Amino acid sequence: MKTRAAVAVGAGKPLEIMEVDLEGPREGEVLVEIKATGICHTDEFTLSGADPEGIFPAILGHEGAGVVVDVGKGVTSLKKGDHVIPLYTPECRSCPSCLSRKTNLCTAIRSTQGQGLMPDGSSRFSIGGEKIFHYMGCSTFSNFTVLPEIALAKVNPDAPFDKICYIGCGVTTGIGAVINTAKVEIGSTAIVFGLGGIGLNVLQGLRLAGADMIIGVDINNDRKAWGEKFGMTHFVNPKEVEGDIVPYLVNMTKRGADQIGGADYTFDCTGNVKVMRQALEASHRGWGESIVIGVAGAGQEIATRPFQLVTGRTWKGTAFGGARGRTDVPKIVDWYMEGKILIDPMITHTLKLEDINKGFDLMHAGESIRSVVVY
Ligand code: NAD
Ligand code: 022
Ligand code: ZN
Repeated sequence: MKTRAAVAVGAGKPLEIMEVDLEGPREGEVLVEIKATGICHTDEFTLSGADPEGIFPAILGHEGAGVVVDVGKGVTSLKKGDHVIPLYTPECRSCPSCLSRKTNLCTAIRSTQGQGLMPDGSSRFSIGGEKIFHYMGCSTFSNFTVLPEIALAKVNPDAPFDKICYIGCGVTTGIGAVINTAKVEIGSTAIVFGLGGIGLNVLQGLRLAGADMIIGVDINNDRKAWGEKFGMTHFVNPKEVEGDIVPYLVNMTKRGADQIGGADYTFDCTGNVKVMRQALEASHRGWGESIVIGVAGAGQEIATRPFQLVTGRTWKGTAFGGARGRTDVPKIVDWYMEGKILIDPMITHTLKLEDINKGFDLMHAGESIRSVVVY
């Protein structure tokens, strides 16, 4: 069949809207009509050419929602008409990682996914016989796309596509980092560095978890009002603090008779390795945990004095909020439908596919929290 898609033709070039050939689903695969997709940082990272693993030409996009149109042989968990969210972290429930119960990083299709291919080693996309690569196993910048059954979460059909697509990455990453990775307890203190599309979701995760003091840190003062909407209790702009931000934050979080400061949990949502160090060092002596969510540029390294760890701080990382997609994503959609979490205010821009490059410009300029393309 033919489908309309925004094609990444080369590094640093704008996406081009084209008619693309799409082959139907093979065994264990599902054809999905994408109804809406968010634009996220990794799409930009890959398109810019900064991603050393980026492959072109490709169809980017990994934050979508849509409807099952057709299923291949052997597909049992999905049928035509089901509403689904694509998963860049699949959940096969049978690989050693899934069975370990210790990680969400399913390995069933990992190597082919990284090469921009379906699990059988081929691509379903082409133009005039020339192969177009898949991206993060999703390629949601195409109106129709093919995914493995294990990379689709079946969700409530009443949920609006133009909002729940954000659960495909940003919402689940932020809320999941709090609930699955940090396992924040009621009454905790927390600091969130970077109040963008991820940090705001960490804030609402902390509110859901019952954290007491929720400090937001951002160099952009416009983000104060945003943070307050999602549960932030205090705001700090590092540019307006004299000297080092770490002692300032430690002082703010002093509690108890011994007056040792530092937050129980801190989160990096910037991708800046200097900020990652600040986040670790602003966590509490003896038990503080710092969660790295931000993805740093290729070749970047983090540093701290080992003493920071010896004195009981823990550095952790999280991918897709530690969520097991087929199990957890439908629950997050239900939380949205029940009003437990907010999504609508974070979707600051809605665009047509023809205007997708505008969405990248808005993200670049820091003008958007999330732009969503509606097909
Ligand atoms: P964003 O650009 O919307 O937000 C980043 C925020 O950080 C901005 O508000 C910016 O002003 C602020 N900031 C920049 N430098 C700062 C500094 N020195 N101190 C404090 N704040 C600073 O980005 P986003 O969409 O929220 O994504 C954040 C990061 O999370 C990115 O690196 C993204 O790739 C990553 N991410 C990771 C996962 C995962 O699974 N681990 C998933 C999605 C996104
Ligand atoms: C999503 N991300 C950033 C913004 N939006 C993002 C990027 C990378 C990862 C997670 C989220 C990530 C963390 C760890 C891994 N990835 C490796 C997983 C593994 O090896 O099992 C990651 C993922 C997918 C891809 C590349 C890296 C890919 O499909 N190309 C989950
Ligand atoms: Zn993303």
